[in-house]
Amino acid sequence: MDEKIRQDIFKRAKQWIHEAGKHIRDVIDEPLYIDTKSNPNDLVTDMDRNTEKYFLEKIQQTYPDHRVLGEEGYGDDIQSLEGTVWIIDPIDGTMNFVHQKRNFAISIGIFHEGIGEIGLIYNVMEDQLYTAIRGQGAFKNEKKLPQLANKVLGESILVINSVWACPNKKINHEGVQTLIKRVRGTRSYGSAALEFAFIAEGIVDGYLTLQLSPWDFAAGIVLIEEVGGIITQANGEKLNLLSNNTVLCSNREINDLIKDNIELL
Ligand code: 2AM
Ligand code: CA
Ligand code: CA
Ligand code: CA
Repeated sequence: MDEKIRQDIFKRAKQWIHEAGKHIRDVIDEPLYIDTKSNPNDLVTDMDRNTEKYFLEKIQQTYPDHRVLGEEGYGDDIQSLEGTVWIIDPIDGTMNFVHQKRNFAISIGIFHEGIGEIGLIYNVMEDQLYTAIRGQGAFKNEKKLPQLANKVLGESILVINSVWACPNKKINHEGVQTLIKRVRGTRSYGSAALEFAFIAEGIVDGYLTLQLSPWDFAAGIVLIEEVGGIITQANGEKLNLLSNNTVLCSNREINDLIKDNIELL
């Protein structure tokens, strides 16, 4: 991708994400229209939908040849990653948005011919924007994030939803329990995009989850790779941007250790 074009896209995406986030903060205490999707705990609000539409409108006006893959389905029917594709989660952590009015993010990953070029994750209520451009490092607001530390498993904090330690169809839950016993502690923030941003920032060290969609990890891929981290499926395979995936993310040492010693699948 041409560098001038990439910088132009980055600048605009940053401006739009700040604007969308400010709007959400401005109306955070107003009543919400809350709907459910696949089950009674799978929430969506008018804010999720309107925020996605806001980005779609801006992108279509400015870059009519770009395509959009968004969680709420207002974008394009994406079957390939040809050209430039914006992969957008307008509110990642909708349950947090509804219940807590914090701990949610806007996540945007921009891919060109299948390569992650730009990642932005905006912690809306904290006004903290994590950004990365491929080959140019990752930043929290304007501050450059260092490469991930060579932490060992026993001194690391693992992000995991406790549901994966219970018997389930997707994973060897006994392997997950082994992993949980070997780390220093566990956390779960409830926004996949923020979990990736926190790994990039170095405040947690690993994330294992069994079901994420492309909009949950598209920005995370760019951010994590720019701090030297590993982000793959739980079996070590490359993530597929066109389907749901299991995700394992950490520094290289922890990634190798988990893959060589713990049977997750
Ligand atoms: P969402 O809030 O955008 O729906 C919660 O643990 C994290 O998982 C959030 O990032 C949430 O995104 C995502 N999530 C919730 N339900 C999901 C589902 N059925 N499939 C994939 N990701 C989901
Ligand atoms: Ca959702
Ligand atoms: Ca999401
Ligand atoms: Ca969402």
